[in-house]
Amino acid sequence: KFLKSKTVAIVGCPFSGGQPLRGVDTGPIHLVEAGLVEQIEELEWKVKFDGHHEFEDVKAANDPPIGILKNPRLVSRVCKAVSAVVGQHAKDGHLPLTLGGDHSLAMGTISGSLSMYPDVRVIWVDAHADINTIASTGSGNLHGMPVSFLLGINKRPPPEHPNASGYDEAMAEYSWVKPQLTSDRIVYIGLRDVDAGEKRILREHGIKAFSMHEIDKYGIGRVVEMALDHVNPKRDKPIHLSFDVDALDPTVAPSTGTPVRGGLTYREGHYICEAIHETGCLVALDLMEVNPSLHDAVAVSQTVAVGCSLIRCALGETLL
Ligand code: Z70
Ligand code: MN
Ligand code: MN
Ligand code: MN
Repeated sequence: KFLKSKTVAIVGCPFSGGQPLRGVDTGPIHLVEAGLVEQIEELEWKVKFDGHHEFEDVKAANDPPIGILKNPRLVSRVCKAVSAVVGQHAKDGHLPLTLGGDHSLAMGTISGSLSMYPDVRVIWVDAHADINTIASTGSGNLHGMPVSFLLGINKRPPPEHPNASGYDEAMAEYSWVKPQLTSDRIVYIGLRDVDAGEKRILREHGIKAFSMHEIDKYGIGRVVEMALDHVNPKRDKPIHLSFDVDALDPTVAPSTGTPVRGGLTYREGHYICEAIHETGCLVALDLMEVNPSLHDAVAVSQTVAVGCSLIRCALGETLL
């Protein structure tokens, strides 16, 4: 519906600055070494892959915290670069596939999609809501915050607030993120580890979210249908799917920074990707938070294989 040609442009992002654990920066390399490019070509897509981004020019030498935010300049500058790359691929009429790396990168990927498709709809599949604001974050890890910047909901905390310091400097650093996404154009699937402050934000802004509770209650088929009906009722708007591998149960995808019990089954994860493919509206895809350094070789190859498999399903692989 929206792409000029059936071409996937892989954006490899070996980046871990949005969270404290090393290793998530090797996720994209593992996915490609597992044969992802060839697997996508088998599905009759052309694949453009010019190697992983190194972000050499943006590796800020001195990046002290701004208020509570950790690695704030590095995360901002890497995401800005990713936004430009993803935006250019989208404008070329290609489907950008971003391999993370931590989920702070979605500030870049979704900004890039918005630059080509101002009315893009976001389907965010995750155990976490990643919607903390400067005022609400407890950790200061930016991978827990990208959605708040995309929505433009970072209000100034009152002066007595513990996170008040650095607000102006942080907002200046992130001023390149145009708050173009609206709260009715994002929907969550798979949530189960949401901070109290994030629950308040979701409620205040009326953001639709299908947690694991709704998946248990209605089944994944109806949940995906309801999610699509919410953001894309006529199935005529472009969709950006941002898939955090920790949405899957840790028994399915163990190699990730913050595994949370009670997640999506193997089939539920794949069903989401298949159903979004079937809309014909997918214009961009992220596969984030694969961290091969945290586990034994079996767990790593299992997680990497599931990641490749989710991507293939989103790009049209079928069971029959
Ligand atoms: C918590 C925070 C988190 C993973 C996002 C957790 C955030 N809400 N964890 N993705 N894996 O620090 O903001
Ligand atoms: Mn391109
Ligand atoms: Mn996430
Ligand atoms: Mn997560």
